[in-house]
Amino acid sequence: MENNSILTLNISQEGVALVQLHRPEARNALNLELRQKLSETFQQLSQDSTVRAIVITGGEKVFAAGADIKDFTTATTSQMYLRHTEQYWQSITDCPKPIIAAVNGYALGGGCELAMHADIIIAGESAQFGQPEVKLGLMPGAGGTQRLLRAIGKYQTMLWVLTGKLVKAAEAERMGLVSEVVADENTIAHAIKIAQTIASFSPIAVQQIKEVTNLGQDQSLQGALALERKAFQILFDTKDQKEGVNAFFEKRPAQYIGE
Ligand code: DAK
Repeated sequence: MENNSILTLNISQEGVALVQLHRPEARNALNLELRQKLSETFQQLSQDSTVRAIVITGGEKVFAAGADIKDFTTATTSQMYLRHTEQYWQSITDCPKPIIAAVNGYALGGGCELAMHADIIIAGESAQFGQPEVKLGLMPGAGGTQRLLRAIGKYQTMLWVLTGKLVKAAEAERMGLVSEVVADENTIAHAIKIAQTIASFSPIAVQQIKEVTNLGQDQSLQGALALERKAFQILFDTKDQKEGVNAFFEKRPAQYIGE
């Protein structure tokens, strides 16, 4: 376990990592330090073979109100370029383990983009999503136009990004951005439960499923189906696949070892 003031990390015995943002005074706004810590944490979790699933949350009240707007007051183009903050997001994108966002309260701008870096989004009833950058004379810069487009389609995306409207959890679920809506007090616990279920499966199968599903989104259907078929075949070379099938016939829980 490693803790510091603006981000905490707890790893359970079952291999579930809980990453929590903690800047309540700024609604968990993602300043440079927080983004750096998030990036380092995801690099660490990617490499830690005991970690099988990750939950990211902002806690009970707010997920994240976006990038820290204070960082934008005097920044010039070259300063923004030289910050190369895309590298911090990339370590989350590159994480091979399933990521579940547990969202209560606001997930706005970079906060909504952070949630969209996850593979599953669990929202509390109070959650509100939005890309309000246009109100600041800006636009989404960490995938807001593109990930939203792929999740909810062009006509909803345009409405969100051109008006900056906030969308409640239930509506976001209907559009396909949110996987499940639960009572606020259950959001984190429910996300952890899903992570525990995933962590109980073969990590090789789980990571292949994540990789193929994400890669397939941007391929032709034929290419993506071939990718899926090859990954499916590769799993037959794992001890976990034999264990899973044998356990089924022996009517016992499978013991996956990640080999
Ligand atoms: N940044 C900095 N401080 C923030 C903040 C933010 N995003 N959001 C809230 N705060 C601060 C407020 O200034 C206030 O501070 P004090 O006045 O107490 O000192 C405190 O948090 C509480 O905020 P409120 O008083 O406003 O609290 P409310 O509950 O009434 O409202 C709110 C909460 C989240 C609805 C509201 O604060 C709000 O609208 N916040 C701004 C939301 C927003 O516009 N977000 C988009 C930011 S732009 C990039 C990649 C990504 C991005 C940029 C670059 N690159 C790859 C280069 C992303 C950009 C963005 O996200």
